[in-house]
Amino acid sequence: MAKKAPPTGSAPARTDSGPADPAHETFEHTAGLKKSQLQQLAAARRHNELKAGEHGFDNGLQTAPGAHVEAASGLAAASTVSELNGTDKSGSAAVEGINAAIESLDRVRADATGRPLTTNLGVLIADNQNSLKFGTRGPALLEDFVLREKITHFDHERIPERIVHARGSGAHGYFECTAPLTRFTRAAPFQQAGKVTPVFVRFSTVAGERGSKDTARDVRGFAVKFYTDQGNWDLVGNNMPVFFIQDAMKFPDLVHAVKPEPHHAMPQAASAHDTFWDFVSLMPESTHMLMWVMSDRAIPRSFRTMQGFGVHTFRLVNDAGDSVFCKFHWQPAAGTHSLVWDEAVKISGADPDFHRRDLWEAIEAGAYPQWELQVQIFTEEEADRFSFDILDATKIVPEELVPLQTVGRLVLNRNPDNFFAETEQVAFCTANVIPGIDFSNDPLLAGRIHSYHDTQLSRLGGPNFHEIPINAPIAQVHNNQRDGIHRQAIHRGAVAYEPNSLAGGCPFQAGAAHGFMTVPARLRARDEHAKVRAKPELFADHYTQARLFYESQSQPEQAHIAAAFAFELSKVTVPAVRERMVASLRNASDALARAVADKLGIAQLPAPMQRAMEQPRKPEVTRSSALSLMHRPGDGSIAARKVALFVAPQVAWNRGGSSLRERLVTQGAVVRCVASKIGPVRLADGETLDADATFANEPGFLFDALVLPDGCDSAADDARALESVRDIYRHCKPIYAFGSGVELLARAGIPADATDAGLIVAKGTQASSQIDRFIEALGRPRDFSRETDPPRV
Ligand code: HDE
Repeated sequence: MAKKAPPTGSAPARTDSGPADPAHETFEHTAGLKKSQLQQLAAARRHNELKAGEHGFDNGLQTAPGAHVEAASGLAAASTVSELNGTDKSGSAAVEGINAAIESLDRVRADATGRPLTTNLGVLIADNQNSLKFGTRGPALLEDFVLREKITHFDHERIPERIVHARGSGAHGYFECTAPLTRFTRAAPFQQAGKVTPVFVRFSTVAGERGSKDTARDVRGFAVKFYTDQGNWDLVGNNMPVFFIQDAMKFPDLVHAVKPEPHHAMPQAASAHDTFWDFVSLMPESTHMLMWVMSDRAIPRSFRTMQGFGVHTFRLVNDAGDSVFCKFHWQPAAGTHSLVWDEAVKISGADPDFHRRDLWEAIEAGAYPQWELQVQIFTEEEADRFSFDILDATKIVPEELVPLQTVGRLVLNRNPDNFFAETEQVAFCTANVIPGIDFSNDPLLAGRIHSYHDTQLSRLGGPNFHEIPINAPIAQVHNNQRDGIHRQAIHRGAVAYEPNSLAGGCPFQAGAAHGFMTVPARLRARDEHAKVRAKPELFADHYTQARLFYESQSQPEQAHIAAAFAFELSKVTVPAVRERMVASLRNASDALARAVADKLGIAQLPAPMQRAMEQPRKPEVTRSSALSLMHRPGDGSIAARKVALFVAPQVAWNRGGSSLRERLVTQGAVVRCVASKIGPVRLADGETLDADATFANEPGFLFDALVLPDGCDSAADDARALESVRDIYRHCKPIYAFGSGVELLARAGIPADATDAGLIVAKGTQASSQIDRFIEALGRPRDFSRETDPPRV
């Protein structure tokens, strides 16, 4: 970098032409030096060395790195010789090879602590209370740029919401590799055990608008942006491993069918309406996904307690260019836990932010949500032998067929500073892959590779959304794309094209050894050289895996699936649509179809729907316990579980032994003392305790468990307390009652059932007597043995 400013008095070089013979130029001033260095740089490249290698199939597999020449100094390719004349705003010259627009978010994180208000241009605002008027009672003045700036900005505070997945919550964290995958991939996050890659994760529902409830029955998005040192990799998945459709061509139809009906914009965030069921009952390939969506997977207890899946088959590619197929799975450390429907409906009224709050609070409390990343790896030859097509996004690869292997863990340990700047503006793109990860030919994935980038162009207002801080990579970005709305990077120099010699050939292509290379997959002979709009034959097997899913569920899960189908179809106003769906279900499970028909008052089962494939291949796996929610009970921890502790005057839960509340809190549970009103409550031992929630502002269904201590029976005077007890019981959550607290159970109409493992009733008045049993029940998945349909309590 030239340190020297132009000597005063020297004549400026002309900018529109150079000397005919550079050897005769006098180089005493900086501008002259720049010119001569530029000339040397250009002269070093006599021709385009890559040209010859750009042709032919074999050359396509061995792309060479671009030639580049080192400049004599940074001055050669600089925009201006005045680059050392810095100010606080312009800073100094560019640092060689650095793109500061992509550094850590510290550079844009704003903190107003101790600072006065300013306009957007940094002018201190003297008065933020009054607009500028002609006298105190006179008209407001157009001259008031402070007011106009504030109002104009406010007018534009909203941006279009996502067309799908509008409702979401995000968090920062990291991915740590625990078992390197170098044999299969050269992707940066998997290169060494212990390697840490920063991530941003956004969870979402699909159908509802941005302000809709969290606990809708819906698929959940599970999108992970890895800021790797090879660029950004977005694994934009869901909490279910399959999808409704097989080809991107049908996505707008699916979304139009599930979104609120266009004439009256109802229902919000719900699939229980005519258009959805009309569409899916005509699309039998959706049956497998419908099983998942009608199961409790669609109403998770928390983002922390759901699995995530990449859904499509991807490819891993190693250093030698060899590739295998891969499916990605996220497994929650806390286990898989869901709500029940009655509970989800009630929660959506009392706390529409239920999942957002849960994620935020868990992270604030230091109970960082964690997942293991597992992969299923298989070869193309193995895939060819499967009874299903691995390019079909309505199919899973059963883990009994291809085992899962753990490669790392995801930890979410930081809430965003600003919801809009980060969670709203984050732009996931399926096209964002890095060397070592590649696509399969899944036709659904192909459509997604186009769609995500395209949608951000209008949602985030133009082609430079990748420069918004949350989207910018931590890897260097250097290319010749320029300008456009909201451009952040200030590119130096005259060169924005390649090949060039005037910037020494920079930036130059990285070549096969370092750059992203597409796996040169060959088509099967009969498919080759044919353009066609058709699906592979095996895509026509619409029911085998729907049956596999249903038959792999526990009995209560099957009952919930039948109830969900019946509930949703009962909201359909056209009987023919209901019957069509039942006819389709018969192909997956006659027992399920019968149960649903029964609840819908359909006396005579319709004939099974005509199938696209009469003789599907024999499946390798007909039952997979891994598909049941019960399969992953979690680590038994009670961290971040919410417990309602009923309090009333004369409660005596501290008497004798260790404090119940302390035991729970020490293990990470969140305990709220619930009473008819907030404020101090005098306990039996003379101490006072602060009730921090009420039966109205935190009804029972918001909790994971309930404690009814000795002396709380007077709470029965408030009918809402009894409703809370009933809901917690009906939703099959643990209840611990002791002393006179037991009387509340009777008042709520709850039968004393000694065989109910979740109903812990201690005879004495000591909190400590059964607390271990209670804590154990709290850390376990729900026990549905007390559930009846219809509910008796
Ligand atoms: Fe998406 N999807 N999708 N999708 N999707 C979007 O992109 C699309 C599909 C998923 O938290 C949109 O930025 C098409 C499958 C998630 O910001 C849009 C097709 C899976 C998110 C889009 C699919 C997903 C989106 C809307 C069929 C699971 C939220 C806003 C070809 C593997 C990401 C946006 C976030 C968002 C298109 C199907 C997951 C319109 C065309 C399958 C998690 O681009």
